[in-house]
Amino acid sequence: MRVLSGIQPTGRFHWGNYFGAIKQYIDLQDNEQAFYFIADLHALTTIRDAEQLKQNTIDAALDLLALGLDPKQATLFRQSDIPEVTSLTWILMTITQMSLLEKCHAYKDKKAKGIAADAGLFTYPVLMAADILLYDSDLVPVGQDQVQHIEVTRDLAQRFNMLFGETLIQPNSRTLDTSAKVPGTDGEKMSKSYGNVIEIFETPKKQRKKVMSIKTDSAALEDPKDPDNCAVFALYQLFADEAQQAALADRYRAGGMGYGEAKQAVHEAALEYFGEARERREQLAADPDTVHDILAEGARKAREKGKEVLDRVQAACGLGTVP
Ligand code: AQP
Repeated sequence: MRVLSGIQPTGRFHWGNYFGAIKQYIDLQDNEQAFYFIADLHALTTIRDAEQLKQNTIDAALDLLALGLDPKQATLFRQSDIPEVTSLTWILMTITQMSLLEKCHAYKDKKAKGIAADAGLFTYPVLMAADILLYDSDLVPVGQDQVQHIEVTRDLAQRFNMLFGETLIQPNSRTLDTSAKVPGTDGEKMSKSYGNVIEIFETPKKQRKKVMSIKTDSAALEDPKDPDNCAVFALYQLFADEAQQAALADRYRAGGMGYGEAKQAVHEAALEYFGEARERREQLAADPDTVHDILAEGARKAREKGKEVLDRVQAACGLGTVP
């Protein structure tokens, strides 16, 4: 089975990216054929500074490798190293109904928040469909926010197959029940563009400041509190084992514990959880050639598969020189 997923280098990765997506990448790499890419073409819809995009891409690779992505098990590549993906995007665009894209909530949500929408943001699900279909992917591990885009991908594959004959594989999404939608410091979905993120490799001091700023209700210290309706507790659950979670939940319900104490527990648990990855990242960052080599080798492998599928698509719809 082929597993594929992409992540945008629009800033440093945060807890939502890790628990929603990256953790799944790592869990799946040992037993499946895994393709993971850094989505720099998608990031171009928000970053218009060449140096920054290049740096973010390398940072993204370093973060993924430090967090446990193993280039011997998984193919890690940069999206823009595979030009076949933009050819497939155009082909899919010609069979995409506007109404399908108008329904996509990632676009609608950003527009509602006043984030400028251009054609790149609007047609992002088509590029994402091409990202997935180009490698005959079966399974796409993502956070909840991307599930709708996988449905769009399935629709487009089905429509292409209906129009041109059985050519493309329809993928399935995979989300984790416990972390499909990780909350940010304001309680909304943690998202780079909403300014509510806690980065994985933030300095401990900055991390503590952000954790301490997580929005809570105004219950007094002595009041019982509801762990099931609290962003602080939701975050603690990501880092703690079941016994630790139950112990903190009991303290919430008993009253007499302030949110500050729960926040401190989140901060400490996160530092411990990512401690080894932090050290690995420092070692990797000292050896930039290795990261470049990993991305080059990943692109070689991904492109081989991508060319094969694009040839098949072109042949099905009468493009190119492929018989
Ligand atoms: N809060 C989240 N909870 C669970 N999963 C999440 N993901 C993102 N935020 C959460 C998952 O991370 C993967 C990579 O995301 P992305 O970089 O492609 O873009 P994104 O979803 O757009 O991430 P952001 O931070 O929300 O970026 P902006 O603000 O730029 O849009 C995806 O699988 C995503 O589901």
